[in-house]
Amino acid sequence: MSHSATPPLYTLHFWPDSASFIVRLALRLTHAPFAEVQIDRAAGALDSAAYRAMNPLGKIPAIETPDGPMFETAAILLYLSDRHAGLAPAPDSPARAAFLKWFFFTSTNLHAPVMQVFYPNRVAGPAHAEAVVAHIGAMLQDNFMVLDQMVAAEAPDWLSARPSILSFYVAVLVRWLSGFPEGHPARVTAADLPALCPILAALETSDAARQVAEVEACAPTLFTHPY
Ligand SMILES: N[C@@H](CCC(=O)N[C@@H](CS)C(=O)NCC(=O)O)C(=O)O
Repeated sequence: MSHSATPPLYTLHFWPDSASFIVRLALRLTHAPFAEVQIDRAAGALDSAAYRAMNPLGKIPAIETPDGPMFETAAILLYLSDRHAGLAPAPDSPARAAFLKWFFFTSTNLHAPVMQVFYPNRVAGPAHAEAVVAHIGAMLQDNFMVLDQMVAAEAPDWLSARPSILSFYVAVLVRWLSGFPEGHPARVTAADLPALCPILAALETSDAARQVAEVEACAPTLFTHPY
């Protein structure tokens, strides 16, 4: 699927409601022509030589760029923001330092543990899955509060109602954790995050979020009441 008559600058290999969702949102902020290819997981595409050449771990997402294939969501987001103005503070901006530390906070202290609560068996085996979810879930809830308190105190432009790679990154992680039932140790919803809640509500009304909600056939309340 291509989004422009001009040749695509990027080709995203995606799977619905996975980490490619975050890249899909960022791609729409670039206004660059791009194509999207749904990964044929049933046919084992993640293990194919062609896919592993793009993402050696066989994870989602992968993206083809003019500079070669890329994997790792955070790397892709930063790459896009370096090439297209307005997605994050520019390298010479005084806001870049603060942005970078919270961007990497999100990648390592939110995104990585989110994957661990979704795949707890991989962390310590099936016998310890419940303990992994309990411990990592508690840590995730604490880390989201740390982020929320920073937003309350500093009101940064790069994590605000104005779409950016970081605001969408955080929003999608909250989306996923909202899908856990009430009382689940890793559940985090917009309503739990007083400073981020109005930001997430505004973000889901952005053009980029509306477009992705449509192509992914999701409820428009992508981040506040996702499932
Ligand atoms: N650190 C990687 C994580 C990628 C990742 O775990 N993606 C998930 C989807 S959200 C995946 O590929 N799951 C399939 C699997 O692990 O088998 C990134 O940020 O891109």
